[in-house]
Amino acid sequence: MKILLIGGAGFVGGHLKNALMARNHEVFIADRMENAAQIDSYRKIDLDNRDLIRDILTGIRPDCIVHLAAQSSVSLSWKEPEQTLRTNVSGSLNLFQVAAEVNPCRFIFIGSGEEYGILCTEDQAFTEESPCVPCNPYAVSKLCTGQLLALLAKKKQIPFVHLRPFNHFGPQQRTGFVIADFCSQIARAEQTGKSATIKVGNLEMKRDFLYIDDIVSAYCLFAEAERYPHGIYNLSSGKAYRIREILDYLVSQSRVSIQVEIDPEKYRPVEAPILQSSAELAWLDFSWKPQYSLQEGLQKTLDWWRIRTEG
Ligand code: A2R
Ligand code: GDD
Repeated sequence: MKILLIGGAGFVGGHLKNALMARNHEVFIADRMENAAQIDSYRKIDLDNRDLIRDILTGIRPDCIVHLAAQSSVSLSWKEPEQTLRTNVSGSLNLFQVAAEVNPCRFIFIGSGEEYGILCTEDQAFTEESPCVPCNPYAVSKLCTGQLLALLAKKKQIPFVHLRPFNHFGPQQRTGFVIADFCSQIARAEQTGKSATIKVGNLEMKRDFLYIDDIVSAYCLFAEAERYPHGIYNLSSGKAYRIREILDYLVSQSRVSIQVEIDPEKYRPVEAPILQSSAELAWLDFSWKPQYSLQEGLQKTLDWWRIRTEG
């Protein structure tokens, strides 16, 4: 199958490209990175530019589009709400409308577990039926886009699915996301061989984490599916951990002694205290469930940062 990953040069896209190619698909990446023209399967795209989107879609004519491109940081969305909405809402609308006009293939929209927002409790995990009360500009942008594209897809009879991944992490994720922030600082401290202080944000929040290989295995199944029995699927482990527990585990693995300093600059104006979800629907319809424990994923990610920092 010919699969086009929009925003495919990002963290998830790199892993997804490798996994899809290993399953014998022909994979194309469209992203806004500068050196796109030098690599065969890469195309430079900008979601603001409908002509460019049209050229790429008519040139490739994919069987399936996985739309990963986004301003993906919750933290940045507080500082740049306008740019977040422009990329995530208007940019996605540009992409979808051009696709519907010139290449109406299957369309997978990557939303976020953040769309559910503040109503989760310890004993009531989210399901796809839960009401959404998003509590940051990024979450608003993903909810709005998912709803908008689902309506347009219905009108045009385009096979469409809206996925809601909860937090995910692994090698190659850039700093600015919690586990990359923790691992990169620990690896740097180990490199100096001396005890060090690392800066962290709010440790009281609870989040439901998946290792990158589990997210990618789900996206492969959705890319290969002929139909989607439901319009929305949550992708999650089913269990939230306090960020403090994750930090404690990583610090316990450190080869040098680590002190922790809370940095108020890393706090956000509002946060959902807990985000936790069942992924039962993805299991029932697609036989997907995560394979990696949180500890395995953390160990692999810390080891990757160690090698990267040595290099
Ligand atoms: O922001 P950049 O220059 O790193 O490029 C990102 C790209 N992107 C765009 N591509 C084309 N036109 C745009 N206007 C545009 N704005 C952003 O999308 C980046 O290469 C990619 C997104 O990758 P990451 O930020 O690494 O996100 P990640 O973790 O791979 O997440 C994939 C999806 C996103 O929709 C998240 O919101 C969701 O999963 O959690
Ligand atoms: N980034 C960061 N850095 N977050 C920290 C830190 C730190 O040093 N210390 C504590 N945190 C807390 C944040 O306050 C938040 O509660 C949690 O760790 C996770 O933050 P991020 O890793 O930045 O991710 P996010 O939850 O805001 O968003 C991610 O997950 C969403 C799905 O739930 C992103 O990957 C989104 O794109 C994705 O949709």
